[in-house]
Amino acid sequence: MKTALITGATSGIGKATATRFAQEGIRLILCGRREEVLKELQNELGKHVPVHTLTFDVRNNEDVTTAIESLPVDFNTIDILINNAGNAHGLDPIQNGSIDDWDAMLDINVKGLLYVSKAIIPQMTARKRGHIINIGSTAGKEVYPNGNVYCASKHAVDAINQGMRLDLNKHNIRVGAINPGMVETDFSKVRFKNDEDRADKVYQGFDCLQPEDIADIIHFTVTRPYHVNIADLVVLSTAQASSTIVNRND
Ligand code: NDP
Ligand code: 8X3
Repeated sequence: MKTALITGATSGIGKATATRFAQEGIRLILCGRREEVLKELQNELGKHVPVHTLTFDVRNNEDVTTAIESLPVDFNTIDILINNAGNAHGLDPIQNGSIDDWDAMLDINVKGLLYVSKAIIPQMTARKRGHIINIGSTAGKEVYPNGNVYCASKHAVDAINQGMRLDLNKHNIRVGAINPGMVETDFSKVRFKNDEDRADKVYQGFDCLQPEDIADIIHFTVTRPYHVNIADLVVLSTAQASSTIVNRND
């Protein structure tokens, strides 16, 4: 049985991926800050596969390292790393941007992804085997108005994904990114600081991607034969042509 560690497993894309992996018999290490949600998921998904939970904030490198070092023997060989934890914070023109929001996005989406990867890559290089999937975004492929620092953080994920693939090539490790367009999750609730009306509007008037759509693609990606690496994939809903061109029926 393969073992996957998923960051940001308490919500949205990470939670849907955890659920799909459990249904497909992949042992799970679920990570997030919300311990209660992790425990609920453990109870539910633990009916299908062994599940271990790790509670840490990806911004704290010491906590990340300690958590991963604490893994019990049944869980400490990680075959698949899903670097998914992340969010947008704010949607403001650069001149009005909040330093706290900028720090959050760069610390979580970029540095957090690096901290988790650094804690896990050595065991993969030692075994000459492993699969890393970085969750990027269309925001890592194009920049949209007011997206400035979020887009920068996802362009960084795009660069890190390419860099990892180059550097880990001689170690036989698969590295790839899945870059979704708009997916209906808590993403906009977080971005708009719990303004639910504003958040809901982002996904209204068109048939938006659901987190299960991305989980399906992630599952497809990890179940290809080992010589096949889905290196960089952009996924949009049919109604979305770019970050700003969405065919809404309102
Ligand atoms: P959600 O808000 O639903 O989920 C975000 C997840 O990240 C939560 O599980 C949260 O867990 C975790 N997380 C956030 N901050 C931290 C932190 N400091 N430390 C540890 N975990 C953290 O959003 P999505 O599912 O949509 O987002 C998942 C990924 O997908 C992100 O990287 C996002 O940028 C990307 N993405 C999303 C798109 C969308 O339209 N929804 C499109 C393209 C990419 P907890 O709160 O428990 O810590
Ligand atoms: C999330 C997609 O368009 O809100 O990464 O930036 S978008």
